Amino acid sequence: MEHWIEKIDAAETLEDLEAIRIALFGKKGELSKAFAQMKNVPAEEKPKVAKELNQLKQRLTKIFEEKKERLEEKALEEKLKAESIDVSLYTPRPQSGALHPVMKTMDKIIEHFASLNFSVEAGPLVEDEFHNFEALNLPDYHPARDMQDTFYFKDGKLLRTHTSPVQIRTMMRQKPPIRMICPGSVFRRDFDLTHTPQFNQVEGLMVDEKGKVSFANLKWILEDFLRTMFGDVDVRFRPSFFPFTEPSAEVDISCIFCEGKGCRVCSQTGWLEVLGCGMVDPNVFKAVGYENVSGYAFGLGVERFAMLLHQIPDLRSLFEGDLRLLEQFQ
Ligand code: 2U9
Repeated sequence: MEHWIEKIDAAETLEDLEAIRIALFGKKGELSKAFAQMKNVPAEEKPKVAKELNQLKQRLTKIFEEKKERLEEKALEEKLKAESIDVSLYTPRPQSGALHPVMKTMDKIIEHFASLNFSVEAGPLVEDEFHNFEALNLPDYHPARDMQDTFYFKDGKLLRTHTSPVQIRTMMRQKPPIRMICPGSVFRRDFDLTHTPQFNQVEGLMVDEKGKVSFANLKWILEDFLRTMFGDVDVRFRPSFFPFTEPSAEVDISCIFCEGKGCRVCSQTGWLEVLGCGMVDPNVFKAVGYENVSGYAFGLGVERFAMLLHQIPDLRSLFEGDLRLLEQFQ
C-alpha cells in the first residue's frame, strides 16, 4: 500500500487526485478489496489485521485530504490569476459623438434669438402651393414655382423650398404681435459646387401694430445678431428684391478672413453676403388676413454660416458624413 502514498504525492491536478480516490477509496477500490480479504484471515488474527487496516486507511485518508486541500488552493490561485483585471492597463477611450457643424451653428443662431424672446417654430416639410408660394406673393408664373426648381409630388404637394410657410402658418394661427424664428430643412432642385438639394435655413419674423416695427429695428436686430455670430464685423445693407418683402435688402459683413482688405474668399470685395431681409410685403399680410400691421423678415442659409464660422472650404463636405470632419468638432 505504500506506493499509494507516492501516487498521491505525485498527483499534479485535482483530476489526477480524483482518479486516485476512485482507485483507492472507491467501492471497487484497493481498500475495499483489502477489507473484503478479512474473511480469509484466521479469527485470532482478525482484530490485529483489522486494526492495522483501519490505521492504514486513516493514514491514507489524511494524506489524501491534505493533498486535496493543497491542490484546491493551487487551482483557486490559478483561477484568480487568470481572471484578474489590471486596472492600470491602457484601454482606448470609447469614441464619443459630436454635433455636426451645421447643427452647432443652428443651435448658436437659435440660442441668440431665443435670448431675445423670439419663439422657435416648426412646420411640415411637405407643403402645398398656397403656404409655400401664393401666400408669399409668389405668383404662379414665378420661376421658383417651375418644376425645374421645386420638388413636386404627383398630387400637387411639394417639398418646401424655404421655411417661410412656417411663418404663414404661424400668422394664420396666432394674432400679432409675433416674434419668431423657424429653423429647418428646405429642398430645391439645385446641385452643383455651391448648392445641395437639401439645406437648412433659419428665417425670422417680427409683426406688430402698424408703425411699431421699422426697418431701423430690423437693422439693429441683424447687426446685433451678426456680431454675436462673427465678432467685431462691419455690416452693410444693399438694396435688393424679394417677392415677399418690400423694401428688401441683402446684408454683407466685412470679410472675416482678410478683415475687409480683399482676399480669395470675398472675391477681393472685402465683403461676404450672409443674409436677406426686408419689410414684409403688404400682399403677404393680405394673404393671412392681417390688417394694420407692419413687420420685418429675414432669412439665412445655415450651411453658409457654418462654412464661414469653421472655415470649411467645400460645401459638399458637410453632406458626406465623413467621420474625419466630425472628429474635428468633438
Ligand atoms: C414671410 C415673409 C417674409 C424671409 C426672407 C430672405 C429675405 C432671404 C435667403 C437667404 C439665403 C434664402 O437660404 S437662402 O438662400 N433668404 O434672402 N428671406 S427675406 O422673408 C419672409 C419670410 C416669411 C411670411
